[in-house]
Amino acid sequence: MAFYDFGETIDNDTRFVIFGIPWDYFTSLKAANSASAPQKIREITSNLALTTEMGVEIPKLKVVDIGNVSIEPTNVNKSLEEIKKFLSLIFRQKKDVVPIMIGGDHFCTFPVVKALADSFENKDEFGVLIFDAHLDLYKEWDKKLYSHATISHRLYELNFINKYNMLIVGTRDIDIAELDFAKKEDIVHFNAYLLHDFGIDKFTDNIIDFFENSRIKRIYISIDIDVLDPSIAPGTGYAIPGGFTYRELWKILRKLAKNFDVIAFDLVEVCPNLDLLNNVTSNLAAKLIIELISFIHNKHKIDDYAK
Ligand SMILES: [Mn+2]
Repeated sequence: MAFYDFGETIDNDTRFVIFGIPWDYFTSLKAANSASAPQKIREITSNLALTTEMGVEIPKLKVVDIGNVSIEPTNVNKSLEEIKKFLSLIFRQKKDVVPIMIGGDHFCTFPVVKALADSFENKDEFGVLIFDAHLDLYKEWDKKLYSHATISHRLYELNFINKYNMLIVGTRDIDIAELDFAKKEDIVHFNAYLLHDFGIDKFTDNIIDFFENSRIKRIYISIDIDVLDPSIAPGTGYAIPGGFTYRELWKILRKLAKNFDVIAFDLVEVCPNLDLLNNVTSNLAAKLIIELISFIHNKHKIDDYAK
């Protein structure tokens, strides 16, 4: 079934295109099964009401759900090629859509950002914002370059990504090798506790300032569900205390969508097999996705309530 029963083909007035990457080959935790998350998160939406928190009627949003990329989990090159083809097919059908990827482990973000960047020429105003409990900056994991623990490092190596346009937010489980690399390269990350030290408004403004100081106007947002506190999002591989609440992330996203063009986003690392029986984590994921869609949709209308 589709996300919120949205249509399944791109047409002339489509603005948002949801798709899944059911791939968790690069997780470092064998118990985690984020490959089943795209389908689970879709299923959840059939039990949710049809307005967003701010009263936007969900069926009126111009969203389609075109299904999953065909993945052969152990055939890495083939799967990467499929993801690339999938994205180019989306943009061939309609150029000005916002692709939304449901993972999968965090590595899925890498081929999506690459393919997205292939779709436009001028990358000067483009930035990547990653919400994550982790830096994911290991150079290698288990002697391999591709892993959900190396994803930020791989992004950073792309020729259009640098310390001025990549920001990692919500971190609180950082290894020494990652911290050394971040320091050496001046990669900016905002630890989760700073939200409480600064207060949410200043914290959010610091995110906005980071990108504005680099003249970034268009951003890709990657949300690793573990940026949220495990008490509200237990269904993920690494349950690290001290994460954001749903409302904190909601408020940050609302303000970001007002200040930047969010040209694509993803939500990764939900593991339905580790979730509670009431599917609280998948529920949260579905909510976040539709709320962020409505913020982007209402970009020019949220001045009144999003300070
Ligand atoms: Mn991650």
